[in-house]
Amino acid sequence: MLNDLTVRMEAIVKKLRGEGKLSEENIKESLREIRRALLEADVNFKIVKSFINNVQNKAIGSEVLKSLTPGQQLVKVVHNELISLMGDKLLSLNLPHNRINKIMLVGLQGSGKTTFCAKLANFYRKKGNKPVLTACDVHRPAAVDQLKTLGKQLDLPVIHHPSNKVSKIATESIQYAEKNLNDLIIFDTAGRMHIDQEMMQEVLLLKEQVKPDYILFVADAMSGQDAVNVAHEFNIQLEFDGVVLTKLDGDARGGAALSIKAVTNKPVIFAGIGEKINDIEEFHPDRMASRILGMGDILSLIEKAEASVDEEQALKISKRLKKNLFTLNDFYDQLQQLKKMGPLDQIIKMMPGMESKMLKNVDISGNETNEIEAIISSMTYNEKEKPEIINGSRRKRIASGSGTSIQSVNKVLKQYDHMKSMIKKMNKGMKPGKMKFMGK
Ligand SMILES: Nc1nc2c(ncn2[C@@H]2O[C@H](COP(=O)(O)OP(=O)(O)OP(=O)(O)O)[C@@H](O)[C@H]2O)c(=O)[nH]1
Ligand SMILES: [Mg+2]
Repeated sequence: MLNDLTVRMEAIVKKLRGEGKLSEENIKESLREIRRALLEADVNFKIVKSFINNVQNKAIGSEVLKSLTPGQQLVKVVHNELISLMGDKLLSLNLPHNRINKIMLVGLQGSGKTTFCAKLANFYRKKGNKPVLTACDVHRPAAVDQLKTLGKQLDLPVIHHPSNKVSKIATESIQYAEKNLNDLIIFDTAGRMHIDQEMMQEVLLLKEQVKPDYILFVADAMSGQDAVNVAHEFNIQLEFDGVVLTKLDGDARGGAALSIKAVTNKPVIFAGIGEKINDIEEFHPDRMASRILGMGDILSLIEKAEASVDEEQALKISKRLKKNLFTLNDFYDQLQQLKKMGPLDQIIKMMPGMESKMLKNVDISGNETNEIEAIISSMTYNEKEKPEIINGSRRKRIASGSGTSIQSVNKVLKQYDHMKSMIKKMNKGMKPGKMKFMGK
């Protein structure tokens, strides 16, 4: 997905994240590179200009958080700007079951409307809606058959009519939905190579007739700025509610994904990511921004860490750690903290000077934390404070008390030992302030 842009941005981000100090010069250099990357991704030049301006103003004005390096901080600003460029947050359609919701799909020929009708029907059926597909593309002879085939595949009704009159088909589909208690009608419409008045007239009439709850403009992400221009034109004439970006799985450069919201002021709601029925995703601007910057969930980890870490507590625990006072009680508290923040190895990767391979033997994940918690809870206060007193018979008692096995108890003690030795290593190489991510 948006491979070239991602590769470029990843390289910029990688360089930036390592920067302990940012000078005006290296900020400028990074912004120049980002600008180039966006332009090459076919993002509208006006949008690129205001994007770079915003980043520059925010990067210079913002206070550097203690928990981030200046490089990370700039990445965060870029990330936030990308999110707001693509629409801040996910917008979901509201399709209550107690009425007939109508969604109309419009767009140019080959953009993926018909395919997306099926994807959308399947998507909402999984959420409990009862959809009907309506074949209002009466121009291309095979269009009705295409939708019929998709309907058959999904075992969903497809409404069509030999008269090939759009208004007639629309009326029939509403009657069908009323009779069969369907709560969702999806209207497929005809596309053209270019915007032409006949097509526009047809969709305008359909809009007038059925009064859709949502009109979604389907845009082929591969066609970059062209898609954005067409979207603009459709929006002026038809006033759609949101955008579906299809073919994001291909080698789309990003121009459409990054510009369409800014140009039309309508959010991208869905992404098509393949030819199959299940190749549909809700479009999350934040995840997309993270993908583009090639940082997966690292940024949300930074945010989670910022939100969940209490400075004072962090200082307290980092003092304890500094003195190598790391008991099983602390281990337990750390687990609670980590559960809030996510996988340990990713957190470690964010900590300067740490590598995830150091964690090889402290692989604590998901379900395992529950067992560890049970085991530690079965220990006495003394055992937790002085783990070295946990001998064979105590291990046996803890195992039966926690409903686990002696092996599991041994494993937890081993993990604790590893974490303790890791902390010792960290204490040698880090300043206490940096312990924040491990803090409580
Ligand atoms: N790779 C990929 N291909 C897609 C996606 N969506 C649709 N396609 C393909 O794009 C082609 C056109 O899709 P259609 O759904 O027929 O497009 P349309 O907008 O209905 O086209 P017209 O009815 O001619 O206006 C088909 O070959 C689809 O399989 C997608 O998200 N990814
Ligand atoms: Mg079609």
